[in-house]
Amino acid sequence: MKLYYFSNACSMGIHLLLHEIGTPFAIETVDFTQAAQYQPTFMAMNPKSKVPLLQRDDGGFVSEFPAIAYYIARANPAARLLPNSLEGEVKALELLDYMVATMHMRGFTRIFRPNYFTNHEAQYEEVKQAGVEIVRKGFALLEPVLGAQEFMLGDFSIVEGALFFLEHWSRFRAQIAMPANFEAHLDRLLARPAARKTLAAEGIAEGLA
Ligand SMILES: N[C@@H](CCC(=O)N[C@@H](CS)C(=O)NCC(=O)O)C(=O)O
Repeated sequence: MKLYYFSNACSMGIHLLLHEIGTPFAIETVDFTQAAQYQPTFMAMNPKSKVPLLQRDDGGFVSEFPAIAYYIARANPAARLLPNSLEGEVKALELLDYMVATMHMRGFTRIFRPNYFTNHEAQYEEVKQAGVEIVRKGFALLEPVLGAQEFMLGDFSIVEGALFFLEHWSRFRAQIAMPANFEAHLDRLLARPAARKTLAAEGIAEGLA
């Protein structure tokens, strides 16, 4: 498998999951600073111009974070990245969709790319603040779901892939305080070898110390 990623983008959550399954994979950076996501070479693989993008061993591509995470889990059942029940799988997908479609796309995208939401630079701060509120509301809604558990569904699962980038961004990029159980959850993730390998490979110092 091959992961197309950009350092510190949401693709770091898929990168983490690939390290968790422990089988060899390749990575290739899509250099956003050179707008590589809009170049014909990348758009031939993903016309949506987004990372993460996973190339499977059969050459096919999977895009969209929840679909990639689900594919990785189902293709590697020994890694136990999904609960072994319909109820558990549905819960995982429900959480992933909220984290990606709402907390990332509606929240953090406003904070990091306010220009996607307004043409007026004077409104950037207002847009960013709206993003911060969406992220805060997200963590507040999820706080009782995590509760005192070690991981979101009890055992480590694909949901941790999305939480990895959301929590890392909150603490290190956006300085948004999270509920105490999510701060502790990020500390647990950062202690995992897979997280350390991901951060090192992407050249991210924050959280590696
Ligand atoms: N819905 C997509 C969103 C992916 C996404 O927005 N990725 C960002 C990086 S965090 C991206 O590739 N942005 C490129 C751009 O906006 O030009 C998913 O779930 O994978």
